[in-house]
Order: sequence, then structure tokens, then C-alpha cells
Amino acid sequence: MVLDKLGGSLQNVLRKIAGAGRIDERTVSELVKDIQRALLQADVNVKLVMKLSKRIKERSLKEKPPAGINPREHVVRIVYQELINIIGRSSDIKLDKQTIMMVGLQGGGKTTTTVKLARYFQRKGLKPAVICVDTFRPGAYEQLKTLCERIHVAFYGEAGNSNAVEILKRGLPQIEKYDVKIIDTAGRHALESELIQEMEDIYEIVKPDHKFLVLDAAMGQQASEQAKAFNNSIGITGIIISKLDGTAKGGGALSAVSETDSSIAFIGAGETPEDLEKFEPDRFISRLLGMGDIKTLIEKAEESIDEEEFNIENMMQGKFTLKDMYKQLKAINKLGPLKNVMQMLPMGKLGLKVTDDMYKVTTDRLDKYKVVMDSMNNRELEDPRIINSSRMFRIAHGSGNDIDVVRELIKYHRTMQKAMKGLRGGNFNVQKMMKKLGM
Ligand SMILES: Nc1nc2c(ncn2[C@@H]2O[C@H](COP(=O)(O)OP(=O)(O)OP(=O)(O)O)[C@@H](O)[C@H]2O)c(=O)[nH]1
Ligand SMILES: [Mg+2]
Repeated sequence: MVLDKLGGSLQNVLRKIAGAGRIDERTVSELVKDIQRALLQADVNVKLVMKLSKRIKERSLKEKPPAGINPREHVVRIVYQELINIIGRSSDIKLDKQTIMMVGLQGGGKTTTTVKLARYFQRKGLKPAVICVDTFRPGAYEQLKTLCERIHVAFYGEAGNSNAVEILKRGLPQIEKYDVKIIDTAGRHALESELIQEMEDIYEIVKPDHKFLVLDAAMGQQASEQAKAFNNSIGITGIIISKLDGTAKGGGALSAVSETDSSIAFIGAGETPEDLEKFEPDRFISRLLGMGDIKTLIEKAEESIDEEEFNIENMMQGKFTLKDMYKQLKAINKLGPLKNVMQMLPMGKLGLKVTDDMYKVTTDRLDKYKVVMDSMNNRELEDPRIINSSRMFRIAHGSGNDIDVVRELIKYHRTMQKAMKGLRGGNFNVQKMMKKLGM
């Protein structure tokens, strides 16, 4: 997931607190040092880190735990709250008719993010349309057109026309009936006068509800300078941090923008149209701390999967048949890369290792499994434990597959079943604890 490394070290810190004998000055000092190390490694600004450490230290030693909460849980809660504080608020995005203008420097991820946003609103049941007014970079038109076609989003652009204003004057009436209109603009390598002028011209015609600035996570703390500069010249209503998957230093950009007037609206962590999520500081921090954002998962599931197909409760039950497994794999595949979905679950905290094998369930694999399962009878599907070697041979033969594929499917099912059980039980039950803390 986003910021794996930072998450990992913060989770270790929390585990340490959970296992601490008592909370005294020494434990707190140690804890604060560990947190500092983790945040600095992720490129969070030193001043912010110092401010945060001071707050955590003071509060942990001074504040009395509320009734029903032990001192260790109290400290965990303080860490959680203070981390949310440094990351700032989130932008308000309505699920309603709106026009969005995308701005940013060259190569920051505007076009990719335009498509991700279109997909985001599409998933929410709104009708998006995209206009390309990048007349600067050759190939911009084709890039956006192809991406939009891939996700079946309406697109308007004029190949070869270098006049952005003209394109908009013709394009806007054409997409009048769409709910969310997204305008992808050209980038330049610096915020120079030409770019500012063009952005202003486009602004005058479009009069967008939102001006989103797309910032590459790899720029780290410089993000704050960029955000300030764009905000001063044309004003922005939200920031989208892109490419969070590509850097271990994403903490820099994320925390830097909280120092500006604007706030983070979305974060992008991947190249596919699905790899965008609305930025919610509390949710983000819970996930970073390994508190498994089941809510995100459920919400996402509800958007694209009907209930019969995907039942999170069942998934956690641990007892499921091959048929269930197949249904769930299919559902998970619809939600996006398996790895992303798995990582929304509290795997880390429950000490469950998700092996690489579990990530590798590609559509191809699923199709193969489907064929294998078609050669099984109902009893075998209901209770795969009865599949001995002669049955395995029959199934392999009947489905035209190697016996290894059958073996692999059964093994996969077993691993999955164990994983689900692990999720439900778990040793250090963070979910329960967070509930108790009212988080
Ligand atoms: N890994 C990863 N790559 C990304 C992400 N967002 C964008 N990219 C890649 O970054 C490169 C540039 O992205 P674009 O969307 O074309 O950037 P742009 O801001 O539109 O660029 P210009 O139009 O030239 O200004 C592309 O190769 C994208 O695939 C992301 O979240 N993760
Ligand atoms: Mg572009």
C-alpha cells in the first residue's frame, strides 16, 4: 500500500507500546524517538516531527486516560490523533454535478489522474466526461482519448488544434448533459508566465468548481512550495498527490501540503484508473498504523459488487467452499488488484503473512480455476477435503489440465481459508481496541 515502509515502522512502534510493562517517562521518550525516526525516514519535515513529538510526549505524560482505557491504549490513541493533526484536513468533494480543472507541472500525473477521477465518479454512479485541452505536448490527445475509451468515459478533444479556448468553446456544449466535467490541461516544466496565462484563459471559460493541482509524491517537501506558488497564481481548491506507490518518501509531500492553504483531496498510487482514493486523514492514518480499514473495503465493495456476490462477513467466517472462494476471488478481482484490497485488511496487525502467491491470482488463473471447478462434482466443491489423489487425477483429466493446477487450486483454497480465520481471530485485536477507544 501507500507508504508501506512508514506504516511498517509505525506499526512496530505501536506493537512496542502495546507490549510495554508500564508507561513512564523512559518508555515515552523511547516511543517518541522511534516515531521520529520513522517519520524522518519518510521525509516528513523536521519541524513538524519535532512539534509532533513534543505534543505526544506532553500529552502521554500529563493526560489521564479516560475511564475504561488503559494507559497503553491511551498512548496509542494520542499517537493516532497527533498523526492525523500533522497531515491536515481533507478537501470537501461533493458527489454532485461539477466541473473540475486539472493543473500541474509537466509529467506530474495530470492526465492519468484525470482518468482516475473520471473513474472515481463513474463508480459513484455519476456520468463523467473529459475534455483534453493539452495542446502543448504531442500525443496528449491520443493518450487521453485511449484511456477514456478504455473505461467508457465520454471524451472530447481536437487533434491538431493548438487553441485551447477554441476547443473549450466547441467542447463544453457537447458535454453539457454530463454530471462531472473534467478538463485536462497542459503542463510545463516550470510555473512560467505562459502556463499561468493559459490556465487563466481556460479558467475564464470553464469557471470550474474545482481546480485540482496534481503533485508528484517524489518531489517530497518541495510539494509545499509548488502548492503555494500555484495557489498564489490561479488559486487551487484541492491537491492530488500522485505516484505515492513510487517512493518511500511520500511522507514529505503528504505532510508538506498541510502547511499550505489548501488540502489534499485525493491520493494516487498506481497507474491504472482504479488507483485513486479520496483522501481522509483519519482513515489514512488508521491504515498506516495497520488498523485495517475495513470500512474502505466495504464501501468500495458496495459500489461495484452486489451483495449476493460479495459478503464481507462470509469472507471473515473462515468456513467457505470452493464455490464461495471462486465467487470471492472474482469479486476481489473486480475491486482492483488483489494486493491493494488485501492491504486494506488488518493483515499486518494480526500477524498474518500474506504470501506473494496470494497476490498472484490473475484473471488468467481465475479462468483456469473455473475450468477445473467445472470438472468437480457438488460434494467436492462443497468440501474440497475429500479430493484425494484419484479424484484429483479425474478432475485434471476432465478439465484438460495438469494435475498441478488442481493441486494448486486446493492449496490456494486452504491458504485462503486459514487467512480468513486469522483475520477473524487474531492475537492482538486492534479492531476491538479501536472500538473501545471510540475511533
Ligand atoms: N506508478 C505511478 N505512475 C503514475 C501515477 N500517476 C501517473 N503515473 C505515470 O506518470 C507518467 C506521467 O503521467 P501523466 O498523467 O501523463 O502526466 P501529466 O501531468 O499529464 O504530464 P504532461 O501532460 O506531460 O504535463 C505516466 O507514465 C504515468 O503512467 C501513479 O500514481 N503511480
Ligand atoms: Mg498530460
